[in-house]
Amino acid sequence: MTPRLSRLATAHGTWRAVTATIAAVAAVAGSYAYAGRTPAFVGAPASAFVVETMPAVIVNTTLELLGPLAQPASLVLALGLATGLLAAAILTCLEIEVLADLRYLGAALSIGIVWLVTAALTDATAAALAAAAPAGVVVGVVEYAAAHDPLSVRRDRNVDRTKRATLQAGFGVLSFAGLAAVLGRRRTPDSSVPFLGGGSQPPIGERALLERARRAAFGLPDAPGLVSEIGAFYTVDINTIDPIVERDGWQLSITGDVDAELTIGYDDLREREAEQFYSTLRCVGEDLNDREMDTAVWTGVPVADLLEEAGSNAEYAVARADDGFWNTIRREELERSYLVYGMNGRVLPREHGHPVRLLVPGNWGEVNVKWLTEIELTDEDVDGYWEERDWDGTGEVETVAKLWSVDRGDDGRVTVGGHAYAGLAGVDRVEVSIDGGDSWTDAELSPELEADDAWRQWRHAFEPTADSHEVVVRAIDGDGTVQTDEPSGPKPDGATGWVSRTIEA
Ligand SMILES: Nc1nc2c(c(=O)[nH]1)N[C@H]1C(S)=C(S)[C@@H](COP(=O)(O)O)O[C@H]1N2
Ligand SMILES: [Mo]
Repeated sequence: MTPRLSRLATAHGTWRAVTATIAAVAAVAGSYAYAGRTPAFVGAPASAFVVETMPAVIVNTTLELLGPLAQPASLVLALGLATGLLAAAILTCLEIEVLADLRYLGAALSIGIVWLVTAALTDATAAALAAAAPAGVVVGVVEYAAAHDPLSVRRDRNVDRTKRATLQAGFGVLSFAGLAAVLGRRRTPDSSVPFLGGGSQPPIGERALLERARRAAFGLPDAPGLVSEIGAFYTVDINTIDPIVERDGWQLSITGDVDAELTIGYDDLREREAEQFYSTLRCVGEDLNDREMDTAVWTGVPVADLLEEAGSNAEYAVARADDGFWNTIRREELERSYLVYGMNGRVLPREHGHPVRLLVPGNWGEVNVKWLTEIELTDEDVDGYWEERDWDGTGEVETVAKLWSVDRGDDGRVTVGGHAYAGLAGVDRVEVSIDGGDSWTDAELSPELEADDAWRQWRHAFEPTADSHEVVVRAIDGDGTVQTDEPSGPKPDGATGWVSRTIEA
């Protein structure tokens, strides 16, 4: 009887599946090591697929159940999907090897198929080699070790060589994945961004606004100033991996019901008259006292200027983005919007929509479309990405006063504080109660920033008269309207009610 050439042929099918899975993990790790969190990483299209195909109920339930863990969970699911797909492809190669009974055929085929699948998914042919090579190495090593069994001095027939080789490869791939995690992070584009106009500080206009906000701010422990640091500014994205849109290739088209369609590039935009302004963003999906609310100094061109050039009487505008996100706003909202390319005096960072995002003062966060590519004028009120998923977060924000900061002084006094935001109406007053809402006092307010819609800070110091105090806070907007005390969760149109916290003396 002639001995079989391929040891994989003698291995049990389960072990071939294990080998294929380990090789697939190596492929995903290799891809991440090379590409990092960029669209060339095989996890990126998988993540986009998960986001696009996940039914609304599942997305919403996951968000409710997992909150901030929903994003990592969806990434894990995406990586599992990519690994599973590649494992199935590699297993097919191993089965073909068994049928052909030709040693190393599986390794060779695996390299080809992993490259093909990865390149097809990511559109990045060179980067796909970083996935294909480790997969081929794993399969090749398992085949070699199974055939030669170099680590065993015993020639024990009961020891399944493939099994041992597979386990060894598994441990090898684990360490490789660890290394890849480090390498991939280094490959991930740096989110520290240069100042607008180069140099070592913000341009003069932005600098003045940043300086004014710094002077006006209370130093509240555990809370941002009046302008949030870029690294601390919240982000909300439909994808776990943000798109990379280069300035050079970027274009914005103004289309639909217009007299003349208009296309504008990044340099054209930068040459136009720009404005610097404070504006607060708040996500409709956040809980009442959460922190998905921040303020920056933005730099951008008023949309009204371009709209006039395009000419349109349409009632609505659909803003579309490079990541597949879209949103509809009313025309009057578009007319007060900006095409923003700067944040806190720096080039708009990738996670906040580089190179250009829409900024709509006064409305919920979701209408501030990042990685903006198109504004289509239309008379139809088209459902946006989140509206298709049963949210209603395109209108004006709800008024809110947050209780983010609790500071106990040496003298026994307690200072509570936070931020209040009321959109276009502005914050006129903030009232605090330390007895669960029975009696109210005016809180101290930070000076109003000159802006269409910017938050203000409030603070209130009190002498505790009991072991604990139920502190309640509410804002009164510029029209004299008191923040509603009607409690509601975020879905569908924003959390309402008064923030209340038990504070121990
Ligand atoms: N293209 C695109 N724009 C987007 C989103 C997105 O997922 N894709 N998320 C929206 C949501 S829900 C919010 S709250 C804000 C958040 O902006 P930020 O990430 O800069 O804080 O961006 C909005 N713009
Ligand atoms: Mo949002």
